[in-house]
Amino acid sequence: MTFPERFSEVVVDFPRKKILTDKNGSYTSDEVFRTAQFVAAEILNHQSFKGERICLLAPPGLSYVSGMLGGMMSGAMMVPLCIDHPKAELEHVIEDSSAKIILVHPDLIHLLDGIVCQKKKLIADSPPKEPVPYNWDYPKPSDNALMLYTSGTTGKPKGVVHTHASLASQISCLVEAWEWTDEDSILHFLPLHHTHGIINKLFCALSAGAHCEMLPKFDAKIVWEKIVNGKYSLFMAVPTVYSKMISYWESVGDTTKIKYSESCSPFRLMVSGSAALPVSVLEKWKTISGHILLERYGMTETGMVLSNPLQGERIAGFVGKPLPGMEVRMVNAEESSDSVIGELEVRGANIFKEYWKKNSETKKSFTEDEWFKTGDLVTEVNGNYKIVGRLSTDIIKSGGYKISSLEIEAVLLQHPAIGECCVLGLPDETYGEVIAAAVVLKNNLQVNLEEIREWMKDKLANYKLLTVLKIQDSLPMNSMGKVLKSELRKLF
Ligand code: MLC
Ligand code: AMP
Repeated sequence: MTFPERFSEVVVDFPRKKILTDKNGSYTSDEVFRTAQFVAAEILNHQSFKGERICLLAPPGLSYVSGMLGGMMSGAMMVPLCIDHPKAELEHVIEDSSAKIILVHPDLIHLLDGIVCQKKKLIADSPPKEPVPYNWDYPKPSDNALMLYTSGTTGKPKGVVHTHASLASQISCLVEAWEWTDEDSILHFLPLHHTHGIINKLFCALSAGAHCEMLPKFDAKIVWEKIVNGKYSLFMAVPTVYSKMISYWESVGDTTKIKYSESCSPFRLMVSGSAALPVSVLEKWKTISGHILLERYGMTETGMVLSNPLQGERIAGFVGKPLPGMEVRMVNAEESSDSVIGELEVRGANIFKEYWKKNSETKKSFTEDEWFKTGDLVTEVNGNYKIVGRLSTDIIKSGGYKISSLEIEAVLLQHPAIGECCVLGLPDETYGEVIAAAVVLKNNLQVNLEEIREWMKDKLANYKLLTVLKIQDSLPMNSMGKVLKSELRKLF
């Protein structure tokens, strides 16, 4: 069953239940559905957008949810934009997806100044007083549903296309594995242009008839206070969020520490994913909250693949076993000191259809027998997998965001003072990795980290800015003229 169809069932089952809260108030499932119908009917003018793309630029809350649902009901593939991205990043997604319409919240319309697109439509951010009938044809499972932009080993972010079938499978797989029900409640503070925030948190909650409270953004203090005053059963975040929650807990007085820790007891499940969870963070979080984090592994292309169990032993440092409907295998395995390491390949109903308008990249990312090549290196013990690295040195994971060093190098080379550069990820306690660059300056020109960060701000998202800069006379190269990243790493 497609996601909008599933949500329409939730509306029948729990019409008066408050399922969504944002900074303006709380909404019943009926109000959310009515707003989505309003988007499809009044804003999109009852038109069928089957086969088209609609971009969505809305803050966390009713306008985002109704934009997503209303757009999907019109038959379009939805392309969420990040409200914190600079114009250059927004423009790339809007142009690459060739969206017919951008649904935009009135407060964010200025972000689109100067961006050429076919149409901008202001989206509603309160429910209509009266129901607005919209006779929609349910999208078919094979129709495109959602396109998310993710960085890869080539240049700029590319669109990952999920059909209604793969989207529905991702949702039902998690609802089943983590036993979501209408009794659940989750606090949402993750970005809404990536799988983790969109599917694992928001869509699973909406599909289960659970309650989702959406904050404008993550802030450790606000999240702790919400936990103290709210009634949530589920918590899901990237490791950086747990690190920041731990740091904040450590900074408060003893009485507040006790209050915060006690407020964690009503939760039934706390999940970490999108990047490696350091065992030290898992242990500190256990001491603070009493919960053993459930670590799981996934990708934008594959949805969630591996998970530690809801019931049963969760193994620190491991990401568990395949989720329902997913198959995995380790290929090109090689013995390392005390384990066998290979690339993880994945097969199953969660997997994406294609990279948007990139046939050869799509083809290259699958084997002939249709396993998706993740590029992640794993080891396995008793059926439990551990992520130990990546095949490519051009991918950085920082704060749970996947970042391409090639994309950053291409931007840095546009700087008037930079002649050569190489970007890599350095280990960092809070962000997992931070972005570092070694640069060779053009004759006698000078530049420092602050100036480069400032110069990068209108070109790249804030999580792609440099944290470390090293100015070098030359970069270590091999005989083919390729920078030796392993040598360079030693300099930092
Ligand atoms: C932000 N800052 C960083 C940074 N991110 N510095 C270094 N490295 C980074 N990665 C800096 C900003 O430039 C800013 O600096 C300051 O930190 C505050 O910025 P912020 O935007 O308020 O960030 P912060 O609170 O630090 O963000 C942490 C975070 C965020 C964890 C909330 O990174 C986040 O939302 N991550 C989630 C990403 C995600 O959803 N990934 C899932 C992908 S899907 P200044 O100087 O301006 O103050 C996927 C599949 C799967 O991976 O398995 O789930
Ligand atoms: P993205 O492209 O943003 O969806 O990121 C997917 C990548 O995040 C995967 O290929 C992994 O490298 C990484 N990842 C996700 N979950 C985990 C995890 N639990 N441990 C280690 N890496 C992870």
